[in-house]
Amino acid sequence: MSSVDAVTAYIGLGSNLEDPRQQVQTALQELLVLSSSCLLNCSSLYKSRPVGPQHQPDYINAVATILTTLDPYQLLDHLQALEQVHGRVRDGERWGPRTLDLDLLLYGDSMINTPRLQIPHPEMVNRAFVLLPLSEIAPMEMEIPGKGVLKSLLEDLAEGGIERLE
Ligand code: ROI
Repeated sequence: MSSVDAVTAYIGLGSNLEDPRQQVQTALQELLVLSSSCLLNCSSLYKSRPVGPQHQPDYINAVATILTTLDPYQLLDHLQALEQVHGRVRDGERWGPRTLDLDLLLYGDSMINTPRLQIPHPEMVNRAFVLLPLSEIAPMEMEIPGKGVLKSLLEDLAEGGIERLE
């Protein structure tokens, strides 16, 4: 029998529709029971101004760490299925509002660049709503493959528009 080594993966959660705080909290409960995985940690919740089109509500964001034996595409399938459970409508509006977004940010130290999946998530290093919650639960010295060290990426980030919730 073959065995697969467990990999640490980071998942970004975001919502700005239909009680966003509850959407994110429920999604964290669902990650607790994700198959072949174990939820290791999750950040505080953050309230953030929308990046992209401004004519939409503020977002609630968080980042979670899991240990998983799913391969990255299986993991993506599960995350997309959870988005569907939360009534996510992909209506083609780029950067529009959403009930739940689950972004696979990092998968071990893998770099993946296929049409369906890019890891590290290409935009993550530009987004305070990803890097701030990530910095709560990941080592500051963590290398984001191909992008740099978390600590210096955070230093380069424009401030503002984000608030940690109690
Ligand atoms: N803006 C914020 N603040 N948080 C998000 O999760 C988020 N997600 C997105 C876009 C539309 C880019 N903007 C966001 O997908």
